[in-house]
Amino acid sequence: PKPNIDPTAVLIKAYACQRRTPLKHHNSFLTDALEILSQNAEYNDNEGRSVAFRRAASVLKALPYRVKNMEDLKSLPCLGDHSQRVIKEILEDGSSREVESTRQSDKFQAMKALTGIFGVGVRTADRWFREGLRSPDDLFRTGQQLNRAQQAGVQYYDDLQKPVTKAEADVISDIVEKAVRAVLPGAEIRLMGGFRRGKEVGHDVDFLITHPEEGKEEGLMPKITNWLEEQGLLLYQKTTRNSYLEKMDGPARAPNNMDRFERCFSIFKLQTGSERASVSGWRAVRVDLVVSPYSQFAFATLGWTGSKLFERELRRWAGQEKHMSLSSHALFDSKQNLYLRAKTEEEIFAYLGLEFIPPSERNA
Ligand code: TTP
Ligand code: MN
Ligand code: MN
Ligand code: MN
Repeated sequence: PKPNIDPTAVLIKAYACQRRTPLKHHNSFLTDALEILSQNAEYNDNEGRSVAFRRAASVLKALPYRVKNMEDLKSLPCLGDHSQRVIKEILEDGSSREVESTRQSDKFQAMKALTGIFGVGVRTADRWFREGLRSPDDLFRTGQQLNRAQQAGVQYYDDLQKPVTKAEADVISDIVEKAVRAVLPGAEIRLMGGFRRGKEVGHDVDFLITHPEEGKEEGLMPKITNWLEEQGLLLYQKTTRNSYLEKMDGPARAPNNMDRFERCFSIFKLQTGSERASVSGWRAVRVDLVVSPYSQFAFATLGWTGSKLFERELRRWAGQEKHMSLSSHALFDSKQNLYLRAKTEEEIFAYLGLEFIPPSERNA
């Protein structure tokens, strides 16, 4: 039998980057509800509210026990009045009316379906919603103008809705490794994002690529995509060149999730099915490829591991508590007016005065 945990004796720190957040936790019945409200706030362009709900959910993910009553929450940070009301209702009635009506609402469902299309953000989805559109079928029916990414998003919608399994991610890893080795021997490739955090499924597969000899990685992406293209492995790709300049992008720039690495948002054509049964087919899978110079690799690794909330909290911690500015490229110390160099994630946590949190515990 599990030893009883005294909830009042559990100390939970205020920033997600100060806590360990495992993938599997004890409070999904509460965090799923709070994340619906967070998502809905995002759909309504209310970022502050969205982050508040996400932070509340994240605190509950870090708890080593299942919340049974409001007393259990007494000493926890980040739980605003609204989140507490929702939690109380779920504990007492089994569900929250606000959450359930949000979940059922026309707007929520349409925004979920429309932003679920690759290449469609909240702004575009909202415009379409106001024009009366509700689903990918409606776009097709009404002949909406779509850019190249959105066309691919609609074309491969069903496949891209299906979660990518770890087994599929491993197959794609092998392909990417083969491609990179063919065009740049000695390059290093790392699986990033949710799969690095130990997830069993994801919405895409993320890779970070570098080369120990700085400079060798320049212009690498077009070579990789050409190789993949020749093998017939790409259904869609859009490559963006590296645009990072330390002097301009460093401390002066507002903390932002978007980085400036050479990158490729792509859709792979992944062979599936067994050859023996000769029902060999294929499915579309979203793949993100990012190329980092070796000197930025540790920062890029930290930035592309996630979770998104964990990243956001790291940057907030750096700015508010340490007067430092963290990005996926660098860490700038405003007090000393200098860049702090790092070869490993461990060194970055140490600069930030944080205990090292391994990727599997960054599921904030
Ligand atoms: P995602 O692939 O969006 O998310 P994920 O891998 O955590 O989850 P999923 O299983 O749904 O794919 O992003 C991966 C990480 O990359 C995330 O921590 C944020 C980071 N990232 C950047 O740093 N810059 C970017 O421009 C984007 C799109 C993501
Ligand atoms: Mn546990
Ligand atoms: Mn991902
Ligand atoms: Mn991604």
